[in-house]
Amino acid sequence: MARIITVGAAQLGPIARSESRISVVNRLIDLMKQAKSMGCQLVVYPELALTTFFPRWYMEDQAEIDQFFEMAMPNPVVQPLFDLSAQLEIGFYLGYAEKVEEHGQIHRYNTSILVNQRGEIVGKYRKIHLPGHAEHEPWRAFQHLEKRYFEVGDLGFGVWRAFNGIFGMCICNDRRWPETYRVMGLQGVEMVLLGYNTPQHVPAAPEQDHLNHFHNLLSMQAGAYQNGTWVVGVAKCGREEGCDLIGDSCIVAPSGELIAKCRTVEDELIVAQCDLDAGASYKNTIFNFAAHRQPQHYQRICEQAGTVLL
Ligand code: CDT
Repeated sequence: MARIITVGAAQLGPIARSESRISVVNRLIDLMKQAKSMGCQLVVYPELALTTFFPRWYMEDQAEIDQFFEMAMPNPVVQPLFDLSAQLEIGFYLGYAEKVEEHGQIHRYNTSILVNQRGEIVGKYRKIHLPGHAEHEPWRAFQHLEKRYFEVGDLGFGVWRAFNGIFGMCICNDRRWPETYRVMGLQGVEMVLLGYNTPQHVPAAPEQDHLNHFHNLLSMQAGAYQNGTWVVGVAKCGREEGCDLIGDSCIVAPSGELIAKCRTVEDELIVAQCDLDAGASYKNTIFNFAAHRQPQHYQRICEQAGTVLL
């Protein structure tokens, strides 16, 4: 029997710094209800979906920074989303800033969770590729301080058996790195879920600004095709606190083809019926890893981060 999952990509328009968590959760709830009316079993929300994209500001006061973090998940403000998930039997992917105490130490991560159709967390991912910088760089039109506010994730690129398939997660900048998809591809991933906040303007390389939408799609379409997997990429977008974030949330098939794409930079739901067996054709032929990969020639990828010139 075909393994079809109906997936909704629930793009968010901007979240103002002054917007309350309750208001944001209500927007997520509206999108989940729309998803239900369109037959979805799974809805995918963006990265850091509960607040404005706070790494655009330099802050030193840890108490001020911590206002953007969740100390527990679920917590009372987000609980209604989990309750609705269980009631409507819709799972979800949600990105948020996680503050956690582990082994007596406080950690802060840029995190996503996978929630099943009973409203239970079944998977957690902590962002590994943290872009930007750690110190204030006042020459920028806006900051990108993920390296200041988050630690590198410590959970690797896992996959989970859920929704009658094999699901993986990553977050925003991770989508630009082929290693992200391949590590999941080597675990048989069938659908990669990811959220993003991508500024239209790249302060360090403004010559790339006009290619931003292209690079977004290029990365996800290549990752999908080269690993025979679906990719669902979901933006928070629009003009947020004076900073334009790209939209183009989309659902990409294992062929690399775009199946659905948002048209606005506002709250918008797109839906696709995805056959989880559609990747098999690629996994069994051109990207049959067992038959064709030559890992003995890939050692540098694990041993070296930066380029080493001859
Ligand atoms: N959120 C996030 O990871 N955004 C980055 C912006 C990179 S520019 C510093 C992205 O790759 O889209």
